[in-house]
Amino acid sequence: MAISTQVVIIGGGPAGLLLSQILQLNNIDSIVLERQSRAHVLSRIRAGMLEWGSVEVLRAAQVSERMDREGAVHEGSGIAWAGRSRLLINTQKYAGRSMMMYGQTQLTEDLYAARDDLGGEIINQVDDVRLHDLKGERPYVTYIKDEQEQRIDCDYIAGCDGFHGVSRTAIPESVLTTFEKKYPFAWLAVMSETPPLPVPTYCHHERGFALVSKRTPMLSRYYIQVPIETDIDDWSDDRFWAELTARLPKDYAETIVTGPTIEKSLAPLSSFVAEPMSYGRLFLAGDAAHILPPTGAKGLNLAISDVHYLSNGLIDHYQNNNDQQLDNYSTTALKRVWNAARFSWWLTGLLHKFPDQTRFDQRAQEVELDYVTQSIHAMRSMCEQYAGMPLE
Ligand code: RFL
Repeated sequence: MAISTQVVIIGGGPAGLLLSQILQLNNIDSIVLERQSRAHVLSRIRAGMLEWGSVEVLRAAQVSERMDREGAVHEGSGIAWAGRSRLLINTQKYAGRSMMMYGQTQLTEDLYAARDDLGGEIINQVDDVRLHDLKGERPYVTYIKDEQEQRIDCDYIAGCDGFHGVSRTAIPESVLTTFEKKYPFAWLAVMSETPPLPVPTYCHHERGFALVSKRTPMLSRYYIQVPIETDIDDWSDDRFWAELTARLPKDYAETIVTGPTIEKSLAPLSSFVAEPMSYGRLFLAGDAAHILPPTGAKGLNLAISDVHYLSNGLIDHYQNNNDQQLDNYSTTALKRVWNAARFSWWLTGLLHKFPDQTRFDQRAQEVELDYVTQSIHAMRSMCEQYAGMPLE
């Protein structure tokens, strides 16, 4: 027997959970369908840098209590470059907005807890999710749960099921245009229960890029650029720490506290944007529509801004019978997505060592860095984009 709700949300990651939370606070019913178990979703370690616009969306969604208590507010991130003085992308000074360091894992825990508190409906471990009648007045979703096929009728479907989800593939190829750029390297990431270095810092080095970052006062996150064909099993903890410290400025290498890693993963770098982000009564949000290299820390922030625009549109539909924001959702969201895509492409190009890099390319990177250091206009532009463009 079919059940019904107002909005079916496919995917229980940050985008899907946040959307269901905001909708419920505005008396709109939704059901979240998630392929994985809750434990699996909560075990993922991913992003950690929140723009201030994201912080405000999370506060309005009543999921900010722990973030405001445990998150680390900082004024920006550093860039370290051999032979040059340290640069701070000071978003507070040049863009008037701080950044918040708070792990995606913790945020997802908070979102699940908030959904439980309000009695939100999340169905985990569903298989074979299919979307139907997207162009009709009454679309529906079918899925398998405990070997039984189920059906949910609804007004709208939100595709929040990440890059490998099914929602985007429900849009006919003739309608969808995709834009893709793959980089010839990946980031090898580790998490360790060690005190982090004070300022998150991007390090350009002739051996390759490195990033020092943090999650909590006793949880550090480190990344190094590695070739795309890297086998993670070749990287013992000792080898990782040796390579990381070789790429860090001397004062960092001397003060860093190393220890056993609690997670190690490999993330190939690529950019992908799908247009449009809506089709009939389906709306894509977050990684379902776009992924960006983590260099600019935009992935999670875009998932949050997409949800901000989409929830505004749905609220306006249900509360005011006005569809204008929903009709404009794809255009509005894509404007911000492309800004972030361009910025993370630029920052990736500035900071990494490319395999085919010539002396000319290297010099151009150095001049680019000197330009943002010396030009107040270039510095403001970088800080404005790193801080995240304001939400409309
Ligand atoms: P998610 O988090 O991928 O959640 C999608 C959810 O949908 C579920 N799903 C399905 N459910 C039902 N049916 C299906 N057919 C389904 N297919 C998939 C999945 O199980 C999952 O639970 O997407 P969302 O919500 O849009 O959130 C986006 C963010 O997760 C993502 O942008 C960031 O984590 C990207 N990212 C990073 N971003 C940053 O800003 N800074 C970082 O340092 C950073 N590190 C990362 C990252 C992404 C990584 N991944 C995906 C490889 C590190 C990694 C390893």
